[in-house]
Amino acid sequence: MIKKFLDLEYQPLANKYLKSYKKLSIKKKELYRLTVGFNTKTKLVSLFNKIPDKIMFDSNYPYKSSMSKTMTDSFKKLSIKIKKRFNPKLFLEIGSNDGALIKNFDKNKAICVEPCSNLAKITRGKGYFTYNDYWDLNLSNKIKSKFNTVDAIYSANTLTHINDLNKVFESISNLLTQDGILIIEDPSFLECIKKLSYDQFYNEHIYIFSALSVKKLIHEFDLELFDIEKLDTHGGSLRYFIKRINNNKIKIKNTVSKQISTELKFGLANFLTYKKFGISVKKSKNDLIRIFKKIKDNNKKIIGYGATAKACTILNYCNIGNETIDYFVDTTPDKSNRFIPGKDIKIKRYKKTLLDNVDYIYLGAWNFKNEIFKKEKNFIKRGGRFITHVPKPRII
Ligand code: JHZ
Repeated sequence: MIKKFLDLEYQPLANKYLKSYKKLSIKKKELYRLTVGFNTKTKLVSLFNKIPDKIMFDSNYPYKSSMSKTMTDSFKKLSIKIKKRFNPKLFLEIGSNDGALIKNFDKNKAICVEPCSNLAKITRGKGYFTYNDYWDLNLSNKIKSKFNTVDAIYSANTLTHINDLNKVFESISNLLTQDGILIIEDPSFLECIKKLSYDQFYNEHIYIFSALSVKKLIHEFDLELFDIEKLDTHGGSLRYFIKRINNNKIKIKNTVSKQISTELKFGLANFLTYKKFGISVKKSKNDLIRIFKKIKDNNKKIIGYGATAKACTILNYCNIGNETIDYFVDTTPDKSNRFIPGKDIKIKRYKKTLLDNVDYIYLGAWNFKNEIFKKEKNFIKRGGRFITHVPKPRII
């Protein structure tokens, strides 16, 4: 049974940045109700309203993983680890985006899967064999008929974006060698609760995983966890290492039972924990609105930094527009000169001078706080301050 614990009201689709501002309508289905539930049996957190993949991931998908050094560094480190620990003969990445990870692998030993044609074009251009398609059984069979089987499959921030998770794992199991490994990484729901980062919920994040839910989910496909790594990326993620249950060559590390017991101790198996999270979100919203109001009452200038999918949730839920935030800065070319979805706030292509005469910066990309603080030393030095809602609304 799926029990609702969070209602983030009406939201636009994240990552749909319009060239000019327009008020979106519920009737025309430009806005949809963002409600989140907890499945008491499977322990899986999911959205009630699931938007079809083809609407979310099209030929104009603007997000590029390479826009942050934190991510490219993390991918580089991982690629070294995969080669050293598993030395795969053939490596497949589901959701290869602009090739931020795959570029660290040999072109003859790696395959990309990417449904957004604008991104698939990038990895093809770099010489990687790229399937411009959605991950499903058809595609898995297509790859199988060309390459036979694959001994390492990796996917970051992608599987949680696909509606039918059973099909996802069935298609993976279909292609993986008997002693193959699957590595997936996604934001951790435990971290999401701890940081009260309710902006992890937007249409693309159909599911937010916990080790508890992943363990149950993969068991049906005769897969099991053998290692879990904690990562700082995307506000706190977990990297799950998965193998076939009957593969006894790989030992199960105690990181798995440790993570599961931490989650159980924190109450991730109980609906009450989720309900409390939902209540805290409302308080966080009111506190953030109060901070913005106080600053604007003093006639100070606020801009946003990092026009993230996450910021879309916050700004729409807290109803913050250009009366409060003058503009956003972002390094992503396909976001510049466009508007935050559902809001009248323009996004400008990042340049240092856009921070001149600014008093406060709202951290849309709070998950890259360290990288941004390092970059904006001068802003901090001259007394500029940042606003964040994580783990609670405050000025830093
Ligand atoms: P970032 C996207 O979410 C969507 P978002 C998706 N659903 C997902 O799961 C995650 O990514 C992985 C900019 N930036 O990574 C670049 C600067 O301008 O938090 C990006 O637009 N300057 C697939 O959108 C944004 O911030 C900088 O110095 O929430 C960061 O987006 C840095 C570091 C970033 O993901």
